[in-house]
Amino acid sequence: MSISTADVIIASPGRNFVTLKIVTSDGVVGWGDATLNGRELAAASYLRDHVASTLIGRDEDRIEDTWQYLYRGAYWRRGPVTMAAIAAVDMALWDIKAKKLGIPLYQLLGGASRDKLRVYAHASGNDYAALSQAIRGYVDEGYTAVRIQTGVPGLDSVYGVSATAKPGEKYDYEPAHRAADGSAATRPVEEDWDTPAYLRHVPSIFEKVREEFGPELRLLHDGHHRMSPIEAARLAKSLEPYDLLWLEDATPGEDQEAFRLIRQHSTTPLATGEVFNSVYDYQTLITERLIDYVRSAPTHTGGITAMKKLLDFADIYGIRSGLHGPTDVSPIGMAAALHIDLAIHNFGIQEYMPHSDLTLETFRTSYTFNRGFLYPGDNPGLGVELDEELAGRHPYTAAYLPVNRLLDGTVHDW
Ligand code: EZ4
Ligand code: CO
Repeated sequence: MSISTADVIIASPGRNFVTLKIVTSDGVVGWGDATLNGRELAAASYLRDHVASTLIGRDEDRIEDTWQYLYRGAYWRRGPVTMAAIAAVDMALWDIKAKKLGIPLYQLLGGASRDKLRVYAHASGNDYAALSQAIRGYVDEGYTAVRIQTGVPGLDSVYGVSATAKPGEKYDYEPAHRAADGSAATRPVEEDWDTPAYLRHVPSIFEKVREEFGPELRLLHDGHHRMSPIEAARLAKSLEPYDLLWLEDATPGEDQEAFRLIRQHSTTPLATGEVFNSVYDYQTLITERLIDYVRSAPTHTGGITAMKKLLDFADIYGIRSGLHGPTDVSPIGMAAALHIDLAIHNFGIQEYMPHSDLTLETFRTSYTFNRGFLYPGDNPGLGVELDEELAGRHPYTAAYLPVNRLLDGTVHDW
């Protein structure tokens, strides 16, 4: 048998998603996710204009060979656009293989290593009262782990902090911004930032959270790449009394050596990798044990084939998974993460931001959530099917992540 068609579907049911549909000569359909938040059309073009025609007639069972063909054969290696495109093909082929065998994907990856997947939720608030209410909502829903993001006095809006969401409400906490009238954005909005104010404020918030919620709730925090190495070391050290599960993306992602400095100063566990796209982005971090959790999503890291190898590599060094699970990864990409999570030995925790109702009507998932844990489900393949007709009714609308500036106007990392 062979691949007959490979089509790219760009749609915006709630937010933008890029989906690859591969159909085999005997009619088996495989789905892949290539969504790159704010750069969706680049990944779609890579697939449509440079990859799709090379797939036609290829043996769909040759997943590793196809991965190597697209990676080594392109000459230009790595990069988020290339790796998101490869990821979509790879997911679709694993989906097809598992569907042909009539088994859920995790069975092909070695079978289940656990019964359920612990997830963490996103709680945020501009002030402690709002944050506390958000955390309480998640605790009442059965969550055992919560990411804490707080507003900072003196700053109007902080990325990752919802001004409006109520606990338990389905909401894109970190939406890519459209224009105010709902039409396509022509450029990102800009937010302000002040690292000293942030460093002064965050530990006091964690102190209050521990006081109110006790020692058992797992707490996480995301620094969104905004600190210098020494600032990150200081924050990691000042958060030690509050026993974080991890401090995420403390420094800009491309500087692996920065983590040596943070590590010298603190025992707060560290996580990074959501903007990485290759195992080579982790080489120093893993071999020198500079991090504790791998944060990539299969969608941005070359798919299931590459993610499984990356996590096996991390396992040798005692490093665990904490895969990226934002709403800007489609339910197909999320399902890929869950099947890997269930199968690997070194699972840590899974990020979970529930997709909007419209997204979930369009992508019909079989994974389920119950009291703080996700279950990939036992449908054959990845277990997600796209309703193409419904997707077609929600066309792509340009939307961007914000740009971050210091109070004096300097463009800043995030
Ligand atoms: O900002 O997915 O840990 N999760 C995150 C996410 C990212 C978005 C970027 O596209 O930081 O919310
Ligand atoms: Co993050």
